[in-house]
Amino acid sequence: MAYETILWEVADGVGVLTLNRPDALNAFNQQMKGEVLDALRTAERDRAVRCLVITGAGRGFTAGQDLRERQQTADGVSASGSGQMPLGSTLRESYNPMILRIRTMEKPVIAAVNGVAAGAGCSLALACDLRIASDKASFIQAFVKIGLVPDSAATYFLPRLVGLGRALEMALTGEAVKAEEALRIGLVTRVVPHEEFETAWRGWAGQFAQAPTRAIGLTKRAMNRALTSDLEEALNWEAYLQEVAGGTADFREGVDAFMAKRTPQFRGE
Ligand code: T3D
Repeated sequence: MAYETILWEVADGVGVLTLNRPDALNAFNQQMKGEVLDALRTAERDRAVRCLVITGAGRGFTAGQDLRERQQTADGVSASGSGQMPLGSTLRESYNPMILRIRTMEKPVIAAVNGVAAGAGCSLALACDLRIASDKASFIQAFVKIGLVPDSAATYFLPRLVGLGRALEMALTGEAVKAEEALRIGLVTRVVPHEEFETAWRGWAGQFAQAPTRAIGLTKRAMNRALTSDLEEALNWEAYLQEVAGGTADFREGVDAFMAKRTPQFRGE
């Protein structure tokens, strides 16, 4: 698939998906949703990708749903007299599959948040495994400002990351949380001066591209499950997944390298 609204590159084990509609702060129009979904599927299947980074072109990460396109849909709806905007179905057909694919992809996914992340764009960053932010980044649960509820799993991840009180404050006010505050409350784990930002996320992603990918994938699976399980189930699940990890070539390499006092060469197998 030839992309027009995103950039997709793979080099040295890292796949980089750049949202690329900078004039609209990389807001998601219909075409971009389709292209992002396609690139996520590629990232998941391509064994050359051992770490995925999602970032934005220009000064924004993404401003969420393209409201210009939504306004046009609304105009069409009122002209047809049906009065009902199909928001539930756009979520089910595009945003929800994006979030699920990021969560279930058995490789690390980093949100490299270069600028403002608003609405579903903020949710997208929350669904990634790791978040690194430029000091120019900000996070906005913008939904309330246009009379909507948080979506794309913001209600799931936000309280888990920052606690119910902060999550509700963000959702009910729609106020921006700047990068340093995001770091303080655990919304991101790294903040980097903007001039050093790309070097920083590329360096971080490069580390993950050399990591034992299978073990990372299984770790994601364990944590996803543990979010909704009790202690006994989590322990059983860990034991099962550890058995799987114990059968990988990377585990053998890790132990051999440790015994030989050398750096392991993980191949992601
Ligand atoms: O509809 C469904 O399918 C349901 C799903 C909903 C999911 C959602 O994401 S709902 C939430 C949608 N997003 C928003 O409500 C955020 C809207 N944007 C903003 O509030 C502000 O743009 C920001 C706070 C993000 C940034 O403000 P600022 O002052 O830095 O930039 P700006 O001047 O507002 O925006 C720059 C340009 O980007 C501007 O275009 P122009 O005037 O230069 O031609 C602006 O219109 C455009 N832009 C920004 N956000 C969007 C957008 N265009 C379309 N859609 C946007 N979301």
